[in-house]
Amino acid sequence: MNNTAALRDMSSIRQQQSRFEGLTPGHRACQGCGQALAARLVLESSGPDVVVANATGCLEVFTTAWPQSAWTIPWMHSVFSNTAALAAGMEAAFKARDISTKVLAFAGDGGTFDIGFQALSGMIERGHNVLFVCYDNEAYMNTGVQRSSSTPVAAATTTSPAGIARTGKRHLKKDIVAIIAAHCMPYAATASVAYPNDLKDKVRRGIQTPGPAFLMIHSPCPLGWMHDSAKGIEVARLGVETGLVPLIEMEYGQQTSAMPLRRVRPVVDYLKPQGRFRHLFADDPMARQELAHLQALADHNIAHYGLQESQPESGDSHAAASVRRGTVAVVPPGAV
Ligand SMILES: Cc1ncc(C[n+]2csc(CCOP(=O)(O)OP(=O)(O)O)c2C)c(N)n1
Ligand code: SF4
Repeated sequence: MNNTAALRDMSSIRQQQSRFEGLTPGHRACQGCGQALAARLVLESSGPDVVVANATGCLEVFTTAWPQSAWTIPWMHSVFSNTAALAAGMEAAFKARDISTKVLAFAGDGGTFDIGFQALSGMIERGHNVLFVCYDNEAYMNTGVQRSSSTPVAAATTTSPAGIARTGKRHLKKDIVAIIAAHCMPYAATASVAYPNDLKDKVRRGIQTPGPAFLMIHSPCPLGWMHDSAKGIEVARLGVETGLVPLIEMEYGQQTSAMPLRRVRPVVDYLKPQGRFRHLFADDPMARQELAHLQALADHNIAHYGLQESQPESGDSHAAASVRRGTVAVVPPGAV
C-alpha cells in the first residue's frame, strides 16, 4: 500500500470508529464558531452518561430552535444567572437517588464571569460534584457583542467602541482563574479549541474529579472577534503561543501544570488577524501604548505561570508549538 492509500485507509478507519456525539451537526452556529467545536469536544470526552445545564447564550440559542434540538443527551436550559444552581440541584437529586450520572454546567463568559458568578461560587463552596465549563468568547455575543468582564483590554465591542477618546475596552480581563482557585477546589483548568487533545484530557480529569471542577475554554467567535471564519483555530493557537492565553491546571488552588511554549510569538501576531484590535495598528500614540500594554500582559503570564520552556522533551505531544488536531487524518500536500 502506498503512502496516500495508507492515509486514506486510516481516514476511513477513523470515520468508522465509534465516538460519542452529544452535540450533532445541523445546529445554527455561525460558520467557524469556536464554541460549537468546544462543546462537541467536551461531550465527546465526557458522554454519554451526562446531563447538561446550559445558560442562556449563543450555545443555547443555536442548538435549540424549537422544535429541533442538536443535543443527544438530557439537556436543560437555565436563565442567565443560575446555571450553577440548576446543576447543583440536579447533582443533589441524583445523589439522593444514588445515581452516578455526571452533571455538566455550560455557560458563556457573561454567564460565568459576570451574572452567573454568584451561583458558581456557591456551587463550588458547597462541594457539588459538577464540571462547570465556561465557553470564553470574551464578550456577550448572543445579544450583539457587548463587552463582558472577560473582554481583553483594548478590544472593541459595541459597548466599548474604539474612537478618538478611547482605544476599546478600558479595563483588564478579570482573572477568573485566580478567583476560582481561591475557592481551593479540587480541579480547575484552562483549555483552547486549538489543542483538542489537551482539552479532552482536561475534561476527563474534570469528570473523574470527585467534587466541583471548572474548565474555561478559549473559544474564538468570528463574528465578535472579526476574523476570517476559516482562521479560528489559527487565531486561538496564536493566543496561546503569545502567552495571552495560558493553558494551565490547578488543584486545590495550586498550579499543577502549564502547557509549555517552545517558541513565544509577539502579541501582534495574535491581534492583527482580528478586527476587534484593528484600531491598535493606527499611527497613534495611544494605540502604541495599548500594544505595549498587551505585550506586557503576555510577558507577565509567561513569567507568572512559568510557560516558557526552551528544551523540547522527547515524546511531548502537548507543547504549544507542536500540538496539532489529533482527529483529522492529514494528507501531505501533493499526495492527492
Ligand atoms: C438577566 C438577563 N440579563 C440579560 C439577558 C440577555 N442576554 C441573553 S444571552 C446574553 C449574552 C450571553 O453572553 P455570554 O454568557 O458571554 O454567552 P455567549 O452568547 O457569548 O455565548 C444576554 C446579555 C438575559 N437573558 N437575562
Ligand atoms: S456569534 Fe460567535 S459565539 Fe455566537 S454562534 Fe456566532 S460565532 Fe458562535
